[in-house]
Amino acid sequence: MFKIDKNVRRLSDSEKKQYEKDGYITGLPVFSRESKTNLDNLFTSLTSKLDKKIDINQTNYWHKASAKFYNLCRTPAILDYVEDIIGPNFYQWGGQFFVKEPNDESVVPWHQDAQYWPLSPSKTVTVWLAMYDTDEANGAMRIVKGSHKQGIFKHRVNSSKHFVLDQEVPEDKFNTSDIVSLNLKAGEVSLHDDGLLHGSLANNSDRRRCGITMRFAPVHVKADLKVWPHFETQLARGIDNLNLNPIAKIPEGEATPVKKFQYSREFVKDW
Ligand SMILES: O=C(O)CCC(=O)C(=O)O
Repeated sequence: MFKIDKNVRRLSDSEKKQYEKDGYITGLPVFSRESKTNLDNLFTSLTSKLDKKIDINQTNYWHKASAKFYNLCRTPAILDYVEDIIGPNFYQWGGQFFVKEPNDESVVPWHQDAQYWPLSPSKTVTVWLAMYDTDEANGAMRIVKGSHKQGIFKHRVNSSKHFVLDQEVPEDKFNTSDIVSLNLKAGEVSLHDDGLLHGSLANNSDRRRCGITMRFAPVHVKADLKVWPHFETQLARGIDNLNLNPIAKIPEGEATPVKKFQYSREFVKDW
């Protein structure tokens, strides 16, 4: 069982203001130190079923595939933090792993999520849950403070084999003194705005680095299904009386993604 950290709380007014101004909050407690082993076990049990030919960083919809993953995303402390930022009525639309194994050279280039996502308005909050202790040495996520206030940056294509995404914003296009490394203990989370520039460097350590990202948006956010036909929502809190998007079924057991984007009906319980 995952034990909740005793320091879990609601966000203060000054933290909400800081999120609005800087585009992120970090170091929020969720799971206690004793849950470290449970997080590791969860990672191992879910990812061991993945076909070896599939890159885990290219599978985006684990919350539709796995009941264990889905339930983790419904942890009340996580939803409380999200509610404090985007209000009482919101859904989850994405859930994935960002993994760097020891001495993994993969790099997430600087990017803004909103420029990849056909969602309007841009209001998604990403929760990044540290499955392991994460710092500069093992490739913690880095963000550019306040960059969500600077509009959409021009992204250029870069097909470097180490890049997890193929578009990047070069470092000479923003103020590098605003870079902050989001170092987290296993079981802590950060939250970031979908307009915030972020990325991560290689893992130069002998420790695994993995974050689970959970994407939550208020119910008035609508997806362009012509661009993302597989987009589906699972109400996470409150009510959705707008019904702007298709609804995903809740996973009843464990299935494993086989590609980047899949419909919930494609996931059939297999263990
Ligand atoms: O974990 C990382 O390094 C990047 C995560 C990311 O790009 C995201 O949450 O959108």
